[in-house]
Amino acid sequence: MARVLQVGTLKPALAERLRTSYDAPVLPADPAARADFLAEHGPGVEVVVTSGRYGVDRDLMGRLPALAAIVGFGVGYDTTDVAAARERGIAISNTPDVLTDCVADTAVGLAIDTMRQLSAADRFVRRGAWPARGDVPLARRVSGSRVGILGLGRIGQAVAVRLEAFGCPISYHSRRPVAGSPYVYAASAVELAASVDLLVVATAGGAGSTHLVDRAVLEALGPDGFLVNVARGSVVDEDALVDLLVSGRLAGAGLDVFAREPHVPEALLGLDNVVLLPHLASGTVETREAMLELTLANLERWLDHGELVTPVPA
Ligand code: 8YV
Repeated sequence: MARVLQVGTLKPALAERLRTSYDAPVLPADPAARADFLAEHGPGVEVVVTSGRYGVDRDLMGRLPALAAIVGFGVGYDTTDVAAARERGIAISNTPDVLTDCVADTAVGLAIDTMRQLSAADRFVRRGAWPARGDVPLARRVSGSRVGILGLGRIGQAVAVRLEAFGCPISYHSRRPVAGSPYVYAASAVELAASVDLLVVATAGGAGSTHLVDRAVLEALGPDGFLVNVARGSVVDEDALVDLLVSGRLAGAGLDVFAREPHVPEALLGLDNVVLLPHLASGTVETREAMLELTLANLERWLDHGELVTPVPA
């Protein structure tokens, strides 16, 4: 009986290793096929390997009586019911650190692209508008602009370090001030947004941060303010965001994540002050390979020693 179960579509090289080294079956995507599958495989499963896109909910945990660990590919684990896992004493691992640089690089790329309107200018050239229309409208300066980071964890700090090198004064808001941080702490997300030109969302997803960036925060950022989100779509009130962007009450947004991925609000598709990415922030060959290795290291350590290399904090 298989000890390891794959939940969701994973990077092909990872799925291959799970199949060849661990004989891991894949949970059927079709709910109708799951009952029979789980009756056959469920009782033996000790470890689920999944990614941030799928996770393990309370219902699935209930069908896996021997489940002891959920090994995740990705730093975010908001799709797994953490409370249900804690109740059962099920351990969870993620892949922190190895993706920090690439996610921070993407945040900076989105900030530059959005504020300088590079993607919009590229479209302008491609459609042959340059000879006919002349110069594109002037954009906004990135260097020296006031930057607010929402969530000063590993990724938030890596974004801050990068933008400090651009001469940007950095402030941040987290649940509590980060000891030893050289950056200015804002007591709330609204206060932070009101004091910056660019707000970068880098906080963890999940129930604790849902709509942390609500209409009030976006209004505080204002018609000259820019938003970059490399965290989770759930952190931002997407309806309010679309409303303010369409009506010109927010200057622009660079988004790698959305509330209902892979669906992007239709109203954003025609806007030139918005840069839209398909959740690719960690998507480099090097980083995804490192994530794969760390995922397998967690799995192996659990199966051999009953502990994880990178357990998520309690
Ligand atoms: C991955 C991510 O694309 O690490 C995360 O939390 O969102 C991304 O790095 C994703 O987890 C893979 O499905």
